[in-house]
Order: sequence, then structure tokens, then C-alpha cells
Amino acid sequence: MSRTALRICPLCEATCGLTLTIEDGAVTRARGDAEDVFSRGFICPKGASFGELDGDPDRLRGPLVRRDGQLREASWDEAFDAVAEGFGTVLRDHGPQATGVVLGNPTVHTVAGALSVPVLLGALRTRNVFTASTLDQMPKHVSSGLMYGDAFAIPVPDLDRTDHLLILGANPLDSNGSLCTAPDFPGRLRALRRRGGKLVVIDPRRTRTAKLADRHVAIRPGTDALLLFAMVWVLFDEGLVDPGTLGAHLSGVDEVKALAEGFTPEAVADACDVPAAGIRTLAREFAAAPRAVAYGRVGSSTVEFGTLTNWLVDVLGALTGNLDRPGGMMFPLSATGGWKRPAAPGKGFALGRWHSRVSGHPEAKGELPAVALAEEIETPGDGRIRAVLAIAGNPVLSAPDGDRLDRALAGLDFMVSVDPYLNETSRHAHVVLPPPPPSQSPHFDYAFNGFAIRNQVRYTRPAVPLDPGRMAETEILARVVLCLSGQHGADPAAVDAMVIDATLGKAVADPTAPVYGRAAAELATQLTGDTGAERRLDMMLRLGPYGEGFGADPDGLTLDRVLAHPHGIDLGPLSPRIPALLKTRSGTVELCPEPIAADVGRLRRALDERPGELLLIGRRHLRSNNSWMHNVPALMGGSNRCTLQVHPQDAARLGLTDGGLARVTGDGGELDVPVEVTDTVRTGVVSLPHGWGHARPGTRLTVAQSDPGVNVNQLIDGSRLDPLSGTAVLNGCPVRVTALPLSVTMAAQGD
Ligand SMILES: Nc1nc2c(c(=O)[nH]1)N[C@H]1C(S)=C(S)[C@@H](COP(=O)(O)OP(=O)(O)OC[C@H]3O[C@@H](n4cnc5c(=O)[nH]c(N)nc54)[C@H](O)[C@@H]3O)O[C@H]1N2
Ligand SMILES: Nc1nc2c(c(=O)[nH]1)N[C@H]1C(S)=C(S)[C@@H](COP(=O)(O)OP(=O)(O)OC[C@H]3O[C@@H](n4cnc5c(=O)[nH]c(N)nc54)[C@H](O)[C@@H]3O)O[C@H]1N2
Ligand code: SF4
Ligand SMILES: [Mo]
Repeated sequence: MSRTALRICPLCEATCGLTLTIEDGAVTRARGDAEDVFSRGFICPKGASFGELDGDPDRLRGPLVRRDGQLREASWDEAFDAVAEGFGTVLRDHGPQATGVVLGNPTVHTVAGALSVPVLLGALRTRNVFTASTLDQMPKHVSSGLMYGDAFAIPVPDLDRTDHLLILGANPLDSNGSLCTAPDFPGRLRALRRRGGKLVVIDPRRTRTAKLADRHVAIRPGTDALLLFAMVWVLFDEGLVDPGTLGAHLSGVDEVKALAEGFTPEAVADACDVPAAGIRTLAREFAAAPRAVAYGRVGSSTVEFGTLTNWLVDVLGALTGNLDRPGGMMFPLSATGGWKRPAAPGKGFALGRWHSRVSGHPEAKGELPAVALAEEIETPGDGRIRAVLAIAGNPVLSAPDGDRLDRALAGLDFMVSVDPYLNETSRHAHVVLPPPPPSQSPHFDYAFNGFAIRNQVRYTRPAVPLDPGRMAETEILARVVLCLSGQHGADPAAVDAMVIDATLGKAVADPTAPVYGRAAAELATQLTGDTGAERRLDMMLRLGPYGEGFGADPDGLTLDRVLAHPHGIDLGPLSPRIPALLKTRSGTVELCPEPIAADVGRLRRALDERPGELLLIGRRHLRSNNSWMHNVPALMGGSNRCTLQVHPQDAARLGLTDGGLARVTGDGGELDVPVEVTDTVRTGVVSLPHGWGHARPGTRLTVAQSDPGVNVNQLIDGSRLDPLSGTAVLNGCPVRVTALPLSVTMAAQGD
């Protein structure tokens, strides 16, 4: 018997609605849901492979527990006994600071990540929290925290209404967008051009996005902050600064003008390898467009000046009157984002409230840099990390110097991985707790609705009931919370009930809340939902900005109302949110925060520095996702390969041939990798994708192991980072490349 079910795709940030065909409990087909209010039928090859990924025979079906050095199948009870014992011992003997938490990318794509991880961090109370954010977007959180007082107030490009889009270091045609949730990003870019708008792409590679653009500027990696500062300088110099209505809520404009001094187009041109006249044109066209927006992502974040670059993107918007206005950069309003509050000065955003033990890195948003994880495990002394809980992360491949991290993890007293695969990282765990596949999990985009270019709300229940022996990821994490707080064996439902009590208790005490003065216990009885997670969703929807407010607005959102609209509810285009959104101490948009101003001297010095003759950058493939989708045959092969892309001129100079082997040497090590000669990378730049390197033993990744590739992050030692955000420099790293003799090449290829 075949049936269909709706499921929001969790595989990237675009959050497309899928229609799954289900036969005998297995997903046999996935199509785009044409009626989805947001994605309107769009699907990409990853979404189309949902069934293969979901049904991957290598996915773990039950927990693994290490016995006599070997990971073996075990029952859930045995697994949680081991978690309680292993973590209990470390916590008892050494306290919470001897534990560390590692959170990977899918935690922002799962209900468990949104609902259970914060509870878990609250229970563990360790300062050793490491996430994929410091390999990714932490610079944006820091710049938003400093400018708006809220690290999650991240403006997104109002794609559907802009006239001019300047993209720096993002390739949404392959990534489908990031910190900008927009199903069918490619279609929206084409629509921009069709309505006469302009697309400009700054990228050292001529990506598929760049090919779509009116203008492509092949900048030297790592120099976007210089280019943007020069654009800002031109705005001041030519009298093009006009913040418009935002002006009333803006401070620090004169200070930015003073900081921009010296960053003239002529001064930066050589470092960026972009002619001064071209930079002037970029600035003038941006200022002249009726509605313009700049958008920077990974290539402008995981770089030497990541925070400055992300800050300058917003500065450009503010100075041209494009911040918080339609067609410019706008702040989404998520249905679970809390009730509307009146504008009032906030507490601001502080960096460096504590520092890492070994290298003294400042925390950012409660996190320490991912690059510091290995040394925090290896370095003896009080506060050494002895036990790690890793959820949905594979840092052995994703973070710099995986070999060192691999050794460090192997030396832990205790490690738990919550992961569906036995991979390069989870192979070190003492206990592996596998979540069910996505078809058996509910989906709500707690994270990405906050970055969506249109306000909307959608929820999908599990498309397939849990297989016998499976446990929902929210329950797995609730049980871990109980293990960590000395309550192993208690009812996991108590965890959600506790959160509901606490949240409602706070709401009824807050004069700005729709439920002010009511009885929390009575409100709790109104919640519907089949599970604790659903009741929490119902609570958040009701308390949210479109919520029913427990009776305050009978037409408002509840879980039942969202369930009654299986293709979602459209909540309209983005609308201005300043000043209510601001949480800075001044109550203004602080255009020139002190920590940022203090970092500009470092950028000024970069005017005269050239990090190296050859710079390494990454790339993503449409049919891949970081490290964990190389095990699906349908997504592998073709152009999805781990090759070193080299420009023909560099190839000729270095004696490299297409298909031959090159030895690449960086700060962190060397790799031998097949060469792909292509003029899509600029000269002086080589590109190698991340997430490969599946040759380690002890994993269960049959397909990935058959074509393992190499781990680009072995070329990087983690010593280069953006100091304000602790984010690793993964793009723009100096490398040396030499040709390997034909004999080595042929041996490597098994000829
Ligand atoms: N050189 C270089 N390195 C990079 C990047 C780069 O551009 N260049 N990009 C960086 C970026 S942007 C990121 S976000 C990081 C990603 O870094 P990670 O998050 O460490 O890497 P992923 O490969 O996404 O690992 C995801 C893990 O989650 C597991 N998983 C999948 N689904 C689920 C689920 O439903 N529940 C649970 N519990 N686990 C699940 C997978 O099996 C896998 O082990 O990599 C970074 N590393
Ligand atoms: N298919 C696919 N989709 C994905 C992922 C995936 O692995 N595969 N990963 C997901 C994740 S975790 C994320 S964070 C997003 C990332 O989404 P994006 O940021 O859109 O993805 P990237 O392909 O890393 O784009 C970065 C671009 O920056 C360029 N670049 C490198 N260095 C520089 C520089 O110094 N300056 C400038 N201007 N450009 C530079 C690179 O050439 C590349 O084209 O994608 C998500 N979606
Ligand atoms: S674009 Fe992203 S969300 Fe949409 S189908 Fe593809 S992987 Fe899924
Ligand atoms: Mo990411």
C-alpha cells in the first residue's frame, strides 16, 4: 500500500516542503509540495534523494556501547546506564568544567536541537561549548550582537523586493542559501534579473551564482573587508550617505566615517586585486539603486576579518537607507520568536565574559572556538576536558587539524555521540545514541524561520511512525539531561513539563506578555499536542507574535491551527522592526561598536600584507552537505568530487595537469589530491571542498569509504582565526602546491 505524507526537508536551510511517497514504512519517492506556502513545489537533488538518505542501510538502528574497547549493539537501558555512569564519574570527580559539549550543524535543523539542547546546556553548566558556528557564521552573530544588542537579530536580504543584490562569498545556487531561508533561491535570483534588478557577485570563483550575475568580481580571498570599507569611504566622499528614516535610530555614523579614513579605493585595490574604478562603481551603483542589499556568507565569514566583513555588510545597508526597509536588509519575525515588546534600551551584548583555559580565547555567544577543542582535551591541568557530549557534529572532518582532534578524542575518559552514523567522530564515543531517520521525526524550523525572507509557519508530524526500538531524538536528549543531573531513570516527560512551567511562570510575571497576571498552571492545561515537544510548540506559538495568547487573540496561532494548514500559513512579507527589535544599551543601532573599532587597526595593516602566492578556498556541491552525505550513492559521482581546482595559468606555472596528482602543503599538514584544471577559479587561488576524508578505520560508511577523498581541514592548523568571534579561517589560507610525478599519480590511481 502506498500513501503520501508531507515533510519539511531538513537537509539545508531552504526548508522546502516535500511530498513523500511511503510504501511499507519506507520513503520511496520525494517530490516538491506544490501547495507549500513558501517553497511552492521547489526541490533540489538532495531533497529528491530524501528516501535514499532516510533509508541508508548504514544508519544505526539502535545504540552502541563500548565494551572491551569495541563498540557493540546494546539496549537503550544499557546505553543510558553507561551515560549516567560515565558522565556521573567525571562530574563527581572533576565537576562540570571537565566536560565539553560539541554541537554540529544538524542541531539547527532538528526539533531536538531547538528544544532539548538548551535544556541540556542548562543542566550541564559547562563553559566548554563548541559548535559549528565558529566554523561558520559566528562573525555575523557578533556583529549583530554589537550593533543591535541581539546576536540573533540577523537581517536578511529582502530577495523578492530588492532592485540590487550584492553577494559576497556565498553561492546559493549550490548551497540553496544560508542565513537567508529562501526556497528556490535560484528562481528568486532569476526573478530579480527579470524585473530589471541587478545582481553583483564577489567571489574568487566563477560559481554558478556568479555566472547568473550582471557583474562578477573575482576578489583575492580574505580581502572583502577592505573592499567594503573602500565602498563605505566612497559613500562618504561622494556625499552618498543617506540613512533615511533609520537615521533617528542610528548612532556612530561620524565614528564610522573617521574609521574609514585611509581605506580609499586606490589604497585597497592592490590587496583586493580589484581596480579602484571598479570599487567606485560598486559603491555608486549600490547607493543609486532604489532598493539595494548586500549579503555575505561563508566566504565572507570564515576569513581573517570575518567580523569586520559582516559588520561592514550591515554598515553599507544602514548608510544607504537600506537597513530595515522593504527591498533592503530586513529582520524576519518568527512565529515562535516571543511576544511583541515595546522599544526599550536593553542589556547589550558582551564578548569575552570568560576565556578558554589553554589559549585564553574569549567566549562569543557562550561558545569557545571550535579550533580550541583539541588543546582543551590534551592539555593537563585543572579544568581539562575529560568527557565530551557530541550532538550532530563531525568535527574530526569539519574543524581544522582533524588528525590532532582525532587523537585527542581517542584520549577522553568518556564520550557520547548522538548521531545516526558511526563516522570519523562518533567512532571515538563510548556510547552512540542514534536518532531516528527524518521520516520518523517531526519538523519545525525554530531556527530558520528567524532567517526566512517571508514570514510563514509550517509544521510536519513524523511521516512514518517510530520503528520498534527507535526513540525520538527529543526523548534521547531528555534522558541524557536526566543522566547529567543525577536523575537517571526518571520520566523524560518531566523535562518538557519543567520547561513549560518555567516559561509560563515567566510570562505571567511579565507586564508586556499577553498572559500577564494569569495563572501559569491553568494556562498549561490548555496546551494541546501529542508529545511534550508538541505542547512546547503550542506554547511558543500561542505566546508568539502571531499567537492566540491563551485567549488574548482568538484568531491567533495555536498548534491546532497550524496542523489544520498542512501546507503552512503565510504570514506576509517582512516588515520593519526597528526600534522595537533593538536591545542595545543606547536603544539605537550602534554603527560603530567599540570592539569593532578596535579591530580596524589589524585591517589597516593588511593593506600592505600579502599572505601568500597561492590561497586555498573551499567549495560546496549541490549534491553534498558538509561531511555526512557522501554515503548515498544517488548523490555521489559526476562533478561531486574531491579535486583541487587550479587555474590553467597556475597549473602551467606549477607543472600540474588535469587528472594528475598534486601535493598541497599548508600550516597543518599536506595532502595528495587529484588536480582539476579550470578557469572558474581565479589565478593565485586553489579550491578544495570540505567534508571528505572518509578513509579512517572503525566507521560504518560503506559508500563514503569507497571514494573517501581527502580532508581539506588537514591543511589548516587552526592557528588563524577571526579574533572577535573565534571563527576559524577556512578560506584564504596560504598553501604550497607541487606536482607529483606521473609514477606516483598512476600508483595512487591504481593503474
Ligand atoms: N574547510 C572547510 N571546513 C568547513 C566548512 C567549509 O566551508 N570549509 N564549513 C563549515 C560549516 S559552514 C559547518 S556548518 C561545519 C559543519 O560541521 P559539522 O556539523 O561538524 O559537520 P556535518 O558534516 O554537518 O556533521 C553533521 C553530523 O550530524 C549527523 N546528523 C545528521 N542528521 C542528524 C540528526 O537528525 N540528528 C543528529 N543528532 N545527528 C545528525 C551526521 O551524521 C554528522 O555526523 O563544517 C565547517 N567546516
Ligand atoms: N549543497 C550544499 N548545500 C549546503 C551545504 C553543503 O555542504 N552543500 N552546507 C550548508 C551549510 S552548513 C552552510 S553554512 C551553507 C553555506 O552557504 P554558502 O555560503 O552559500 O556556501 P559556499 O558554497 O561555502 O559559498 C562560499 C563562497 O565563498 C567563496 N569565497 C571563498 N573565499 C572567499 C573570500 O575571501 N571572499 C569572497 N567574496 N568569497 C569567497 C567561495 O568560492 C564560495 O563560492 O550551505 C549550506 N547548504
Ligand atoms: S533546497 Fe534544501 S530544503 Fe530544499 S529540497 Fe534541497 S536540500 Fe531540501
Ligand atoms: Mo554551516
